[in-house]
Amino acid sequence: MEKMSVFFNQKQLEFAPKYEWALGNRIKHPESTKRAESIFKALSKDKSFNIIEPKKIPMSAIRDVHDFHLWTLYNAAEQLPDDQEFYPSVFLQRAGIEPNPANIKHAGYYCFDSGTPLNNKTLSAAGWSAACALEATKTVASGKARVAYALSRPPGHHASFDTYGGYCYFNNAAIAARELKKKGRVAILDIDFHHGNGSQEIFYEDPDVMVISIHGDPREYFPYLIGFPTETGKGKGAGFNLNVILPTGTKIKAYENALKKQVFPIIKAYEPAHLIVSAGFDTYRLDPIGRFDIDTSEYERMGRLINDLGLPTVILQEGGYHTKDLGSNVRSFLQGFL
Ligand code: SP5
Ligand code: ZN
Repeated sequence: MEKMSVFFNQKQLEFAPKYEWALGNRIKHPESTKRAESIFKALSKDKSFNIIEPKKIPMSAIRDVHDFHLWTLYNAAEQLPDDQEFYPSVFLQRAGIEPNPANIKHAGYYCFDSGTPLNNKTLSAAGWSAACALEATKTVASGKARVAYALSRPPGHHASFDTYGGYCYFNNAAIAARELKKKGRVAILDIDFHHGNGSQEIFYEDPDVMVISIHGDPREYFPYLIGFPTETGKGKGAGFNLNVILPTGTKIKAYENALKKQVFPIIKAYEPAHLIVSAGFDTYRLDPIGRFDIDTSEYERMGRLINDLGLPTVILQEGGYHTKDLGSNVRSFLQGFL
């Protein structure tokens, strides 16, 4: 039996955000270390998976996708005392002077929400998360395996060229796509409950990376103001971005229909050489943040449907906040690819 490679580095667990501001309320941070621990536990006790530790933070791959200012800013956060968590006082103030990312007080130039704190472990964890994504990508790009999974945490799909937010600091899917672009067209399929605004923005004018996101209505759910079907790409990238909104309470049947009728025909017509799946499990029926109605066993079916596209596929962890069941949900999904 061939095992699926899973990439994870224990250093990702040193970053433990404490709280976020959700619509004005201070809540326990949903993106806790328990998420990765739940996934790690579920996969390590299953012989179908082989867990591999990436050895190097891929600074140049991160630089290929992001403004280096983000790195500099997270680096400045390494000077914060151990117990301090930093939230900017202003957001995306872009009309004034050039920011100095070495001054953490300027973080508001880059930050777009009140849920994504900086502390002295942010850079390391986000760096290792990106490392997982890149190693999984290289495993697939080299032909060593057709499918690989990155336990990339913190997640990535909300981070754009020079912005962070939505618990995301570096865009892991974009880092994977940049690498895979060397070998032909790439499709990113984002099945997190939330719109993958960062991935959309990074490739909005790029015809060589198609970005498809299926998500809850952004009028009601994060990231609120972006992720509509009218956003279809721009310039050379026109026609290569697809947003599919599904109603609150969506169940597997309707989800499957959207995949089969709206998404798969577009992917097939595009004929990508590689597929990246931004896999969020906040579509789970008990998720504290997402509002779809998918059950654990149904993720296997979803995985199998995507696997049946027959493409070399890199699966990246994004959201999913029911920490107890997250591991089972991820395992179920990955089993669909075995
Ligand atoms: C990667 C990812 O899934 N990011 C999601 C960011 C969502 N941030 C907004 C969360 C709003 C939380 N609402 C709290 C409800 C508590 N019951
Ligand atoms: Zn999400």
